[in-house]
Amino acid sequence: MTAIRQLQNLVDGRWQDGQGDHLVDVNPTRPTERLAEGRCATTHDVDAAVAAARRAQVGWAHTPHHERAAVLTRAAGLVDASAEQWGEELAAEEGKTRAEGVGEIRRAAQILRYCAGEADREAGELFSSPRRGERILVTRRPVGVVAVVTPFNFPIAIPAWKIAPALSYGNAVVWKPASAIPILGMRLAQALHDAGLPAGVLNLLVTTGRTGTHLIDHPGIDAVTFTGSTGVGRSIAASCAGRGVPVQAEMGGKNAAVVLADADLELAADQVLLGAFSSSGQKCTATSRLIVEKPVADDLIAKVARKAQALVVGDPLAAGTEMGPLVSAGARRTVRDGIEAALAQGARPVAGADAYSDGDLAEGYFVAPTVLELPSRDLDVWREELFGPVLAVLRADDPGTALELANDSAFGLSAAIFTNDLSRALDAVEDLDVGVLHVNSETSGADPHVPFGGAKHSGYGPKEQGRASREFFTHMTTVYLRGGQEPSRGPGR
Ligand code: UN1
Repeated sequence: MTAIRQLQNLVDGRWQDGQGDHLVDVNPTRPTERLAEGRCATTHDVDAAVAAARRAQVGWAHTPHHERAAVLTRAAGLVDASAEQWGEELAAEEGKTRAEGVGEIRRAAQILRYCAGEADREAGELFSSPRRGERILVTRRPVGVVAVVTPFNFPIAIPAWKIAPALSYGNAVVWKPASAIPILGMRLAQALHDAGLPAGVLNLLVTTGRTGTHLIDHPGIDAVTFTGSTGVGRSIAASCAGRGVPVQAEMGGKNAAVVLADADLELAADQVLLGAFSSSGQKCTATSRLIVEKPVADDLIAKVARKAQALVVGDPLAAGTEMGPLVSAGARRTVRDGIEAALAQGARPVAGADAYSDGDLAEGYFVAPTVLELPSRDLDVWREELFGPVLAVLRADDPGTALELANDSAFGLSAAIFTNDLSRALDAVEDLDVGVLHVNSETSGADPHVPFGGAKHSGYGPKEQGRASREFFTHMTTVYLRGGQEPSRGPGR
C-alpha cells in the first residue's frame, strides 16, 4: 500500500478534495518534512456528509446485525494486515514509537472484532407482564447519525472504539479526526469501505475546529461523541445540552500513581515510567503525579529519576528509541511553559527539565522526560494537565494521606496504587474517585471489553467501550407484546 500524500475527505462513499484552507501534515521529528497535504473540508462538505449519512443510516439499520458485523470483521483483517506499515505512518505523524504505533493498529483491529461480536450477544431483555397473554420486551434501536470527534494522540484506536460500536449498532457516522494527524483517519475509513461498508454510512472530514463546530451544531446530528481537551469537551456538551442531543465527552486527566512503603519499588518505578513517558506522556490516562510514602521516597525517586534519564529519546522510527517528540510546536510550547512555571514556583528538577538547545532534538518537537519534586501541592503543575512527559512528585506521611493527595484533583480519570497489602489496595478501590484504577500497574490502558471513562471533570455522559457503549449508541424501546387473539387458558380449557 502506498503512502498517503494527498489529504482528502470521504463523503457519500467518494474520496474528494476539500475546498477550504490548505492543511500541511508535518513530521514532528523533523518539522520541515511534509508527510501529506490537502485542503480542509468546508461547512458545505459537512452539510453533504450529514445528508449522505442520514440517507444511508436507514438502510444500514435494517441490515441484519450479523451482516454489519461481517463488515467490521473484514475491516479488522485489513487493519491487522497493514499493522506494520500503518504503525510506521502513525509513529511518523504523531510521534509515538514504532512499537507503540504498530501496537495501536493491532489494538484498533481488536476493537473492531470485539464490536463485531456484539451481533452474537444478547440484544435486549424480556420481562413478565402483570397481564395475562402479554410479555414485555426491551429492545434497542440505533440513535441515528452520530458525529465523532477524535484527538491526535490515538489516531486509530480511539476512532475505532467510537466508530465500531456506532456502526455495529446500526448508526451512521460523520467523523472529524484531529487535523494534526489525518493520515490514520483516512486509513481506517478506507479499510471500512474496502470491507464493504455502504456509501454514506461513514463519512470522514479532514478539517479544523471551526468547521467542526458546524458539524456539532448541525440539526442532522442525533448524538455527539468526543475525546479531547476539557475546554472543548465542555463547550460541545453545552451546545448539545442546549439542543437536547446526547453527548459523550472524554476529557482531561491528572492521574496519580500512589506508591506505598511496602510496594515492590523496582516494579513500581518501571510502571510509573511507562505511565509517565510512553507516547511522550500524550495520553489522557498518563501518570502525571507520583505520590510516594516517605520511608521509601528517596529510594523510589532515585530509581525513577535514573530510569527517566536513561530513556532513549529520538526519532520514533529509529531502532532503540524509547520516546519520541510531542505532536506539534504548540504542544511543546505548552509543556515547556509548564515546566518553567513549576521551576519558578519552587519545584526541584530530578530528571529532565532542561530544553534541548541544539542538534536534532532541538529541531523536532522534543521535550525531555522530566521529573519534578514539588515543595507542596500549591503548584500549577500539581493541578493542570500538561499532556507531555512531566511527572510531579509529592511525599506522603502515610497511606491515608497518599490517597487524599491522589483525590486532590478536579479530574478523576485513572489512578494506580502500588502495594502488596490487599487491605490498602481495597482502601484505594473504596476511596479513589476515578473511572479507572490500576493495582500494581501503570495508569494507562483500556481493554475493549470493559468500560472506559472518567469521574469528576474527566468525563461527561455514558462510558465508552465494552457493554457500556450500548448506552450511548442505542436507545431502548419497551414493547408490550400481546397476540392478536384471546390468550389460551392452558390445557383442557
Ligand atoms: C489508553 O490509556 O491506552 O485520549 C487509552 C486518551 C484516552 C485513551 C487512553 N482517551 O489518552
